[in-house]
Amino acid sequence: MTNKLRLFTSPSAFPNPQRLRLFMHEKGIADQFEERIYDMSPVGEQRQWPHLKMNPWGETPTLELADGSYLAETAAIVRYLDQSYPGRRIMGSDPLQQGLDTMWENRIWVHILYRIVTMFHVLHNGLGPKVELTSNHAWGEHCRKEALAHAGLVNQHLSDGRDWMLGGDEPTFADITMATAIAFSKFPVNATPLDERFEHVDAFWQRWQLRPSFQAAYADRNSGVLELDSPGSQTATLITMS
Ligand SMILES: N[C@@H](CCC(=O)N[C@@H](CS)C(=O)NCC(=O)O)C(=O)O
Repeated sequence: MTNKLRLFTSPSAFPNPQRLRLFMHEKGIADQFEERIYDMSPVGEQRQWPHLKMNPWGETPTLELADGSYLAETAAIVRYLDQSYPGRRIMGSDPLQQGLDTMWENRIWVHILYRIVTMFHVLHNGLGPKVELTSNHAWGEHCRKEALAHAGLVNQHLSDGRDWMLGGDEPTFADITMATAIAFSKFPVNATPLDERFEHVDAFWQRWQLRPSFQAAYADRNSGVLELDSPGSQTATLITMS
């Protein structure tokens, strides 16, 4: 029997659960949760009634709280954990920093990561009937262009020599969302590696890979990104989300 909070989540290939996982490692609280990792595709456990009773949106991550209630939506879970657990405030240490972090995080989530997620869904043909049947090449290409245009703005912001989006010594939640966007941009179906397009985004990606939190968060070797799953490997392997 454990008294750890239960987290219903996915392997590191799935960017929303992954940004929560990266946050938990950055905050130093990752060992305080019991992760229940779903078989997302093609089984689709997240869309079956036991999970829908917890989160009618049928998505991961979903956190079960001590009183038996549930919290979903990555940014909401991160906000709750950031304020209720001790340690560095990952979403900003004062009202201005919190505002700036939310501003950048929203921009990155809406215009970069969510675009890449949509691109993935409508370009992919193998997610299976329980998860995704819509195929729309034109919409996927539109999303790719939008993600690239906004990644260019992030690159411009990083070009003044700052390490992280807010200019501090350590990453905030906006940086976490950007890191998972870069990782997912490299996933085979997306194949639009943001680090290969933009110099300062590349340096940012290299910085993340040196952080212990990042290494711990991707330790499942199940991200679908070759350089994270098989560091040093020269052989291209197509890893699917099955
Ligand atoms: N707005 C939600 C999105 C969550 C989401 O899209 N989760 C994906 C994994 S990255 C999922 O569970 N997809 C399963 C499905 O669509 O069936 C959040 O920020 O947490």
